[in-house]
Amino acid sequence: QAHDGVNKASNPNARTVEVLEEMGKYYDQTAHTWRSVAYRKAIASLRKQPHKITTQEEAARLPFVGKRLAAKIEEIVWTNSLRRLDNARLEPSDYALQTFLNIYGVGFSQASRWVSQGHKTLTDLSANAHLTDNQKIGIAHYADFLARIPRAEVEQLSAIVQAALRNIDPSFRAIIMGSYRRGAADSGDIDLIITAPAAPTQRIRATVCEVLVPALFALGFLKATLATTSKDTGSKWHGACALPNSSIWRRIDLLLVPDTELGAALIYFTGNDIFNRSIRLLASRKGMRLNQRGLYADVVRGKGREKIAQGRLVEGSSERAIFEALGVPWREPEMRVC
Ligand code: DCP
Ligand code: MG
Ligand code: MN
Repeated sequence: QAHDGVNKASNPNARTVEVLEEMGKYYDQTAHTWRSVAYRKAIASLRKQPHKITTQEEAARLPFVGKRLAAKIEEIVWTNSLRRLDNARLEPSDYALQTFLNIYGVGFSQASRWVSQGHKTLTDLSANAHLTDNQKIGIAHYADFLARIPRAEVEQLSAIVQAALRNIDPSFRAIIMGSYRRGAADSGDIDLIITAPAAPTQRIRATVCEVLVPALFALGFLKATLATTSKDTGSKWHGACALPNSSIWRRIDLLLVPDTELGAALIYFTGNDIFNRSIRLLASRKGMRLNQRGLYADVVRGKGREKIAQGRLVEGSSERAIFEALGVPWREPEMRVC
């Protein structure tokens, strides 16, 4: 920015340029790339003007200066600053909200409650807010849980679960799902379906919750339990794990699936979430209903399309057969990115 010093005294629009540059820097930092580019072009254009630009109309005639930027230029000239810039400086609450939303298990209502209570940083929260055990874990492993997991590490972590499962009952399988199955180079967490031929959900749950999970804790692989669905109806186990000798905790999600539901669960847990929404919408347009357990027909819906009766199971066990029953051409997991 050497040109600043050179131009400052002589350029009639120096002060305006200076304020706009600060604004552009703010957009740079907040990753509003498109806006920061627009600012840079407008600044270059303004810098070339031999006279001081003082009104919105004059500014709007310059190349690369749109209506809104023109209004800002006029405001800077008359007030020597920009309200939006002061707002930008005053917006740490946005950063706080963003920070809090990135804590595992924290949703919008909790995050905004903390912001309105005046909390600004994670350190703040740890010291002054009343936190649940999960929130404490989420904060302690904030960076860990935000980091992407390389594909090779997803495989290493899954292999540990698969080996433990083989020891317990060789008929059990752990299938790597989520973004990994879609072919992603890295993943946000490890998603595994745990299934076994001809085993009812109850038996799979008993094996996972009473044998596999304790064994993996004993091994030091599992680090924390974060969420499980209620004892008898549940089919999910969420927690954290780590490679031996690694201090980085990774999020791991287990979905317990009887083979009668495996096809529907494969579709659900492969995603992505947008793909799931669109294929479910398509099912409902055809008078059917797709969820993580199966594809159902003769679903009775009320006026608001709300479901009144569950309907008859069309297909649950085969992923391909569900596509066929829906009349949708087969899509490889890698292509299920919307
Ligand atoms: N899923 C869904 N709707 C949600 C959450 C999840 O349909 N609200 C399904 C689709 C996801 C799959 O479960 O692909 C796994 O969920 P994840 O949150 O683990 O997402 P991904 O594995 O797709 O991505 P990431 O790499 O971020 O974990
Ligand atoms: Mg995932
Ligand atoms: Mn997941």
